[in-house]
Amino acid sequence: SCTLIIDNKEITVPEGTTILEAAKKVSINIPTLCNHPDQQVKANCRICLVQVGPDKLVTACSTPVKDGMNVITHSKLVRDTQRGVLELILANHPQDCLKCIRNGKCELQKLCEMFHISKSNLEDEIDSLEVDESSPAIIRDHRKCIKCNRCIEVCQEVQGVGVLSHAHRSVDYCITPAFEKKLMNTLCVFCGQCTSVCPVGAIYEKDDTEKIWHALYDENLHVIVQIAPAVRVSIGEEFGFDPGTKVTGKVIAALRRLGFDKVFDTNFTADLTIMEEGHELIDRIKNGGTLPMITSCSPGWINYIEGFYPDLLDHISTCKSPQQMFGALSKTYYAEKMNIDPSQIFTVSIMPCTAKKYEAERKEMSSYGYRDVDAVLTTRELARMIKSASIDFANINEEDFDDPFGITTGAAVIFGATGGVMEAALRTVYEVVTDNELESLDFTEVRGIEGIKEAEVDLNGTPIKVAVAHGLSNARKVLELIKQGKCDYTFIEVMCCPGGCIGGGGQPIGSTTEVKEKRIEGIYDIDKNMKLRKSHENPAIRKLYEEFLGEPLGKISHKILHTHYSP
Ligand code: HC1
Repeated sequence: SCTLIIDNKEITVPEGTTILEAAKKVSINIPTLCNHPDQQVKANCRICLVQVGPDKLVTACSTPVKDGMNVITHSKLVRDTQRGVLELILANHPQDCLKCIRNGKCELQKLCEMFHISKSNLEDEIDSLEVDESSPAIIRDHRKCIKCNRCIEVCQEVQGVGVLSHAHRSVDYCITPAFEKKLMNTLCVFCGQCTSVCPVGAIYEKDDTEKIWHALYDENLHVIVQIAPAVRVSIGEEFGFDPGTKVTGKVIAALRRLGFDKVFDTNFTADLTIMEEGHELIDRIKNGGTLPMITSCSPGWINYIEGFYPDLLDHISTCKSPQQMFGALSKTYYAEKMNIDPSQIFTVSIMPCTAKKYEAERKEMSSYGYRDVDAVLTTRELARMIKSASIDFANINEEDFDDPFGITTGAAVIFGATGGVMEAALRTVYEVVTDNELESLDFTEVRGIEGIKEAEVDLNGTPIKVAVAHGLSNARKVLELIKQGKCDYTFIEVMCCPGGCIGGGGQPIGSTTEVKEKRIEGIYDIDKNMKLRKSHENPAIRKLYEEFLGEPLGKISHKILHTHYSP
């Protein structure tokens, strides 16, 4: 261990601890911009410069402590230097905070406030790079980039996609896709993890809120909305609640206040997905279909396998995602039931995910000529709409979902956490195949934050091995096993984002591992307290089959609930 002094406080910490970490232990916060709790140390921004001894300056995030070190985090030298570095960053950053999507949540803005910098005194050197608006999911505003490299790390290391990287040197140094291509012309999967770690407004979700206001004010439209499983345990963070707090009833009430005609639950079609996907698995096992079968509900994951492993697309379940199944039902079953022309129904999704915006626009995603889903808002965008309508979210009384897509099960809500789709499927597949009731519904082996998880289940004397992967670099490992013929799994769940949808790229800013774990806890807590916990026991799903679909994998299901992705 090492004993050192930080601002006159003596502290003993293990060898290898950085000055930044040691300072935190004695409640001294050193300002940083590129440092992120879930990422490697970078020392790129140079804001965290502190004084060691009489006049030496070092970066606190990358300098390990030494025995007898004397660190000063507050002195004229430190403050002037940190201020100077900040002014240099600001000199190359558009100062249009009021128009910026990250206004109020920008780490650079917070530092400027801390240092009382309202405008850079240096010459404005902002280049006139074009904003990349080519994708339906993610916008890149290069001018705002502070070159912290967080987006590169998440894109390359966590997701293994590697679309974002470095180019040029010196004053021309920038972060960009290779050959400065637009995102839409790269293999970007639109997971939005880059938008989640960006400290400023340089890369962000495409804002579709205006589209929604338009639809809500259009008297000729019947505007309905679905809420994804993961949103209910995260959106509260935007209004002062702790991560993981269940605010489902408040979101429903807020959506009604915004003017949506009906408020439904994506969990309903998560239950439906289990019915269809569970039967598809049973069918593939019985009839020699392609195995392992892999889940298809995470659109960033679909983009990834299409881009990087197109030869393995047959392994993907043909089920559309719950978001798209909901959309398909909204323009068919629901339209018929309500006697509304499908062309007058405008279907909105609230998703934790930026890739869902892209999924909704895919050419495959329509039913009888109508788009399944007309617009997708991320959790962050919905929070902005609620704020801009002056809705007192914290104090609003809870309300319930509307019928016929309001009754759901615990199996559906756990879709929002890594391992949840697998667990939900096993609850149903086991009971359908064996005709026995499960003694315990909790498949704990597939829960938790570990990158790849495995379990084995005995289906009437046939043991099957299953796996769960989240984060695309973990998914890649599983795909490599399949490619090399070394995979003995029958069924695999893949979720694009680390942690599953609760860690989606459209979730409130600040999705650290600690926050994600709290959201996951919230999800399993909802499941535990639900009366119904198995999809095949959902009475509203049974009614849907009786009234409209017939049976799982039936003719109508094939027409509107299933699809095919081709290379
Ligand atoms: Fe998800 Fe899904 S769980 S993909 O993570 O299968 O986004 O929440 O809505 O569609 O249900 C996202 C979440 C979501 C779908 C479901």
